[in-house]
Amino acid sequence: MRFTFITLFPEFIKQATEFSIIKRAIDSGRIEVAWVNPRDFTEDKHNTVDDTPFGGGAGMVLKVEPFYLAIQQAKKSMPNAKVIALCPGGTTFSQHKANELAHEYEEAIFLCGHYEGFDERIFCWVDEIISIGDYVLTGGELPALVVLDAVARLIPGVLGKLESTVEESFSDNLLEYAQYTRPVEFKGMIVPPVLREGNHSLIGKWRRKDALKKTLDSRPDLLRRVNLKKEDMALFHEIFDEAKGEKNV
Ligand code: 4GS
Repeated sequence: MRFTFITLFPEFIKQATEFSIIKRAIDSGRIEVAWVNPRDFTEDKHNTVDDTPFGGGAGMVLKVEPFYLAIQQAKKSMPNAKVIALCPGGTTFSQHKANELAHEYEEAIFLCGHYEGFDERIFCWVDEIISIGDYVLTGGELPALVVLDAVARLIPGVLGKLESTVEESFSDNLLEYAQYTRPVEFKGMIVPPVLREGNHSLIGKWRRKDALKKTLDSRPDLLRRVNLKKEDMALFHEIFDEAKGEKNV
């Protein structure tokens, strides 16, 4: 899959994609990352990309023309690209959206803002607005990189066999169960014996129960979307009984 970032800070994207799995995905040709700088599409001597807002108020607004021209430039080599703007006002990003982008598109253009935001007219050339969460950042580069990262790892061959086994987490709407590796004891804390005893049916039960417990603790909102199995009721009973036990100590 090919990704082009419209950004005033291409170095940010370049450096962030030079590590680990994303770097390997680029080197193997499974993904392609490019950038276009709207500043290269300005004509004035200071290469101005922002200006004060009509109507007054604090902050600066990104000028429509340099961003429009940068999108057109990116589209020359990616005519079918989906144009995605990263803004707090967009639809919240999710694993579901990552799957959709990875499986239904071959090309994506990420529009990264800065300062107060874009001139509204740029959205005529935007197909979709994505937010990575309800907080305000200084620029759209990190959100675009978050989307790239989540999408790239779903592309076949990007994760190795070992890495891909860790997939589960959001796909079944449960949080991941706890994992351990050597040593068995660290500062008095031991790895649960059941995980060391090799009974795979008991290990499976322990992991399912831990995933249910973690989801109940941290993300109870997810439970409505879990496909509960009939064995889960017994596990919930155990979880509640253990919680009661802990309170009485
Ligand atoms: C987000 C976000 C964001 C908003 C960019 C203020 C600079 C900034 N973008 N998800 N202007 N959250 N963007 O905070 O996507």
